[in-house]
Amino acid sequence: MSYLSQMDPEIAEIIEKERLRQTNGLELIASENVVSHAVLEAMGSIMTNKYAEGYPGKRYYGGCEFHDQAENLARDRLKKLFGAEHANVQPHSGTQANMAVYFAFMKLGEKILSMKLNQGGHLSHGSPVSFTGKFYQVAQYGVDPKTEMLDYGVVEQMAKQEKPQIIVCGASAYPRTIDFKAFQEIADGVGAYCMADIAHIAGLCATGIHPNSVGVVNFTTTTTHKTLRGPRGGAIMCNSEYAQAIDKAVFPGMQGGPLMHTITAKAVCFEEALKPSFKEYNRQIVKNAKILAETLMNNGLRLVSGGTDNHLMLVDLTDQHLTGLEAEVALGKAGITVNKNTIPNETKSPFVTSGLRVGTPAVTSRGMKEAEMRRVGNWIAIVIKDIHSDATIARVKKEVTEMSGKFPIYPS
Ligand code: DSN
Repeated sequence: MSYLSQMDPEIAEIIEKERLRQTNGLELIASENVVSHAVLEAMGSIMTNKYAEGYPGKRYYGGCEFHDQAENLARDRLKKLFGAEHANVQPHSGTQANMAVYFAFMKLGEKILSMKLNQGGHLSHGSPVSFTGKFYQVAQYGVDPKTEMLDYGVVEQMAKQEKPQIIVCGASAYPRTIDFKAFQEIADGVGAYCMADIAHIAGLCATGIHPNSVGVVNFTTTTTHKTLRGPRGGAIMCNSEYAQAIDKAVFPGMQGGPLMHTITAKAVCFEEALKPSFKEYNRQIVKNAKILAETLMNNGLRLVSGGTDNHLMLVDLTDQHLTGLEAEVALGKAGITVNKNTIPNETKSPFVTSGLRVGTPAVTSRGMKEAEMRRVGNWIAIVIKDIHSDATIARVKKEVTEMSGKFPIYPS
């Protein structure tokens, strides 16, 4: 930090304040995590200084020999991690990974069948405000109104009616197991491709804690910074038969120079994820989520679908006569960071919402286990039930800060 604080004290101070926020609070946003020192070091390295348009061995710039080595390692490690025949590690984000698949295998105006955004899907799966809703026709499935889980019979029926070019599965706010095989079978039945966006559950898929989509569906896209615990970025995996089309869609189809410092850090993340301790870590994420869910329900809070199979849960605040926005703000004051989230059959806008999304990857990275999750669940319930009391919020914040201090983000 010393160069930065001398050169730009204003930014150095902002970073220090953010470090303290992350250190003293509890990060329960389901899509966030805490990267290792090694990933941070690779991200902040001189690998950022280079242009490397193209792919290893076929670049449009000289001097790429070491960048080739880093990208080859990233690709090989990702393939090994998921058992993939082909990997592209250049997408800047999950949305870019999805975009590359659409660009490679759909003509403009063709149809996507995907999950509704307000029932767990993602903007890049066909929302009218994203390029997907503007470039393509979109048909969307939701969850069953009673179970609040996917109903594969309904998806199949819609696939037969809508005749999509690509069926998208995978979600940003779905707490249950996804049957990728069922989705591919539905796609095969109507002559469609199947794309699984496993951004949220990638770590669980890589370690077998959730069924893996790679080798099951035609294309798997992911981000690298959620349960995978790597740098912010995206990746695509597929069988060799699709490799050329995917690579061409990413570059030159959609992106220019790859972010080589990020690709280098992805390689580090994938190496970390190949270690046995990463499986243990992902197992603990799910154990922590189950205990947190149980604690919230024991405190009288309703969870969408009645629980969780993965790293996240959705709290329905309707019975509490609160909005997601109100709960997010109050919990934020108590040092607990969550995000307001739509729930199935949402009646409020995405800026207000009736729900909260809560996830355990980041707190698990800090070493928190079941006992801490019980405390966190009780604190969330206390704040929600006494949301207008500044004294309650201050008391919870004190306890949150005390416990957070025992689990430093970067102990050394
Ligand atoms: N913004 C991510 C999430 O929070 O799930 C998805 O892109």
